[in-house]
Parts: sequence; C-alpha cells; structure tokens
Amino acid sequence: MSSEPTQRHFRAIFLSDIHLGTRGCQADMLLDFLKYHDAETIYLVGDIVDGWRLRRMWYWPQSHNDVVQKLMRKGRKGARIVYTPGNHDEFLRDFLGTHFGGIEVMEETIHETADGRRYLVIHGDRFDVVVRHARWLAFLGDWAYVTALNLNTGLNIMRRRLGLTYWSLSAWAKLKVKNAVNFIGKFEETLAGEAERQGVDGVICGHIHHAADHTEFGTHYINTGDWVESCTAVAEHHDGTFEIIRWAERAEQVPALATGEPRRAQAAA
Ligand SMILES: [Mn+2]
Repeated sequence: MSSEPTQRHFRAIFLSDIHLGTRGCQADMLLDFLKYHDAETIYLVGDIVDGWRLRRMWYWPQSHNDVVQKLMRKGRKGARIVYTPGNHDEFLRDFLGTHFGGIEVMEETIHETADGRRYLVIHGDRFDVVVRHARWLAFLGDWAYVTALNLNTGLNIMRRRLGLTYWSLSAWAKLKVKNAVNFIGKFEETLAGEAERQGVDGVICGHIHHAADHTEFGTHYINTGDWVESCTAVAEHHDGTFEIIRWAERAEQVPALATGEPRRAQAAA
C-alpha cells in the first residue's frame, strides 16, 4: 500500500482557475487534492468561480458545492484563506477589502515566504492585453476555449472507457501552437516585470492555465496552472521552497484516487 498518498501539510497552497460552475471544472480531482493537502494559508488566485459562464447558464453540481464547503471548512479549522479575484470572478472585485465566511478578498497581496522572500500574488488578467483592450475578443476566445474543452471532456470519457489515462486536448493544442507559446512568454515576462517594478522577489499568478516556476525573466515567476485541464497547484514548504503539484499525474499513479473510478485497474480486469 506504498502508493496510498499521505496527508501533506504546507506553509501555503496556491490554487487558481478552478472555474466552478463550468463543465470543464475537474471538481472531483480537486476534492481529492484537498483531502490530502493542508496549509496554514490558502490563496485562491482568481477564476475560482466562473461568473461569466454562470450568468449565461446555471451549472452547479454537488461536487462544486463540495469544493466550496471543503475550502470553508479548512478556514474554520484555522487556515487563513485569501482570495484575489480574476476576470471570470470579477464580480468579487466589488468586495475588495472585505471578509465573507472567513475569506479575505483582495485585488492583489504580498506573500512572504518562510525565508523572508516577498511575492506578489495576483490573478494576472490585468496584464493580459486581450482581456484589457478587447473584451469581445476575450469572450470569443472564451467560447472557443469552452468548445475545445467540451470536446476534451467527451474524449476523456471515451479514453476512460478504453482504460486510458486522462489526456488534455487543449493543453496539447496550446503547447503546439506557436502563437500560444508567444502569448505565454509575453505574459510571463510582463508579470515578472511587474514583480520587479514593485520591488519584490517574484510573482505568483494564474490566468493562462499554464503552471510554471522559473526565473527566465529576472524575478521568480510562478504560475499555479488550473483545475480545468492540468489539475495543478503550487505549495510552499515550511522551509520556504516552492513545489508545483501535478495532481492529475499523481492521481494516475494511484488509480483508486481517481475520483472513485478505478481507471487502469478496471480496464485490466
Ligand atoms: Mn483569468
């Protein structure tokens, strides 16, 4: 039973781009993750609830409620929870500086690591030229993205039936498209630049659904990724070091973890 995961405790956990309220949201995967991971501080780095999508069509299954309940429970048990809204949950920007249900809402904040380094925590959409200057294009991009994700969901149901592991179409497509790579690079450079401008050691952001941890652009750039495709989180250990946790990959190694639906194990039978 060595593959059975153990409870891990961190100084901080950073999650973003969960997109609760959409079909693409991997809520079951996130519930598994939250079961095995705890932290003194949990940062919700934007696009946690997808207000854009919910406004058009109400989609709120039990598992999405469970995610909210689980986070609130961690708050009640003593974790500090900080929420920096993104573009999809921008309705929360009306509540900046307030607390609700023990959650602090801020546009951006500074996280200090155990070894005294300072990081700007921000969703990052403010630095995305598409979202800033052409909202209609952002909405169009959103529609194309949803279509790709729906295709992805169908594909993964088939793959699961065939006993294959989770595979992300849009993550693959995004990595293939040169423009997307340029977009990611540009975004990373801008955010790293903003950290420098603010005189801090680095930035922890989300928004582009692409987990990363590097110093290519001077300051330390960390992106939490997402819970739509890659199922990633960033954690700070008690000594101040950071780790990207790729939970979809972890869940594949432990079939029983995969939301109670044994994949490879069952396919072999
Ligand atoms: Mn966003």
